[in-house]
This record gives sequence, structure tokens and C-alpha cells, in this order.
Amino acid sequence: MVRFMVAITGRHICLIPMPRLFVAIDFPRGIRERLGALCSGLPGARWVEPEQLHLTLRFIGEVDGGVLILVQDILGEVRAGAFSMRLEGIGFFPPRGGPRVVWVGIRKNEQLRRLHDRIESVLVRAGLAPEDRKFAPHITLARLKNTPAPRIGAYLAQHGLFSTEEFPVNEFLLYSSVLNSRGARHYIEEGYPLDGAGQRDGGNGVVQG
Ligand code: 2AM
Repeated sequence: MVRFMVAITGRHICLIPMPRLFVAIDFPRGIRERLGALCSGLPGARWVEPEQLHLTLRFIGEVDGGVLILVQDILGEVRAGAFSMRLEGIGFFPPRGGPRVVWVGIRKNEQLRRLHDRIESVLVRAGLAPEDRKFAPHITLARLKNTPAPRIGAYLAQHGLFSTEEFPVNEFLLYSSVLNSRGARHYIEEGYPLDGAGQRDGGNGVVQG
């Protein structure tokens, strides 16, 4: 359910949806294309559009406009170095019973975890409730409904050994997400360069929508 907040614009008072925030990493174009090539072949799948694929570092949830500004500001205090990352493996969630999500995994990466921990720490210091779920980095490719088990087996046989080359992570992004009838659409609110980052390479870069 979308919650609304009161906004005052000039002489008008209106209700606007509360921004639903999350912090994530975006991918270079080549990696996004590799991920996009995985997005077919499962009946009952609602695939994430390639330009919307991301790796969530911290889900924040719905906040009012004041908290958005606070979060936008405080994330600028995160100090962490640029690093490399590699995507590896494909899985289904939950592991038992009817799968509802297909995801791509990440090769174990201490710098990714450190970045996550630093983001968590500034957000908690700013007064947000601590994350109560364990950080399990993944990229959601699709949500599934009644996908037949043999098709999942065939998909894994075809793509289960998926991996990418290493690619640079030069920044992290604050996103807001708006729900519509076709799912969620994500918008970049702010980008935060990592220390020692090179030029931004092929991410989608601008507000999407
Ligand atoms: P998911 O990919 O595992 O669904 C935007 O919705 C991002 O925030 C998605 O990457 C989503 O993770 C994550 N997300 C959505 N709701 C969440 C929740 N309640 N807790 C943690 N992460 C959530």
C-alpha cells in the first residue's frame, strides 16, 4: 500500500506518495546486458526491466520528505574506497517449496560488505532503525508465479554457471521507488562517488522513468 504525505506547493496543499528509499549499486552497460540476457525462458516470470536491475545495499522504506533530505545528506558522510566486483551464480528463493524469486549472486567481496556496514552505520547514527535482516547481496531478476519445476531445472541447466568478469564499483546511489500497475519504477535521487573512483562507466546515470 502506498502511503501519502502532505506537501505545500505555493498556495496549494496536496497529498503526494511518500518516497520509498533504498541504497544500491548500479552496473556498467556490458554487465547490464549480460543480466538482460538471463531475463527470458521462465513461464510465470515477471522480469525486472534491464535498466532497473540493481544490487540493494540497504532498504530504507517509506519516509517523509524531511527524512529524505536527512538521508540524502548523511550518506555523503560514508567514506569507502572504490572496488571491483564480480557476479556469480543463479539461485531461486525460497530454496524449498514453490520458488518466488530468481536472483543472481555476487562473488564473496569484503569491500562490498564494508561499504554496506558503513552505510548502515551512518543511517543508524542519523536515527533510522537498524536493519534487522542479514545482508544477503543479490540481484533480483524476476518474481515468479506458478513456474513449473521442470522449467526451473532447464533454466538452471542453461544459466546456473553464470558469471561475469570483474567490473569497477565507483559509486553508490540513493534511489526512490514508485509503485505502479506494472511493478516498481526506480529513480536516482543522488549518487555518492567512492574514494579513488575513476570515471563513471556506462551506468544509466540519469533519472529513469
Ligand atoms: P529484492 O530485490 O530482494 O526484492 C527495491 O525494492 C529494492 O529494495 C529491491 O532490491 C528489494 O529487494 C529491496 N527491498 C524491498 N523491500 C524490502 C524489504 N522489506 N526489506 C529489504 N529489502 C527490500
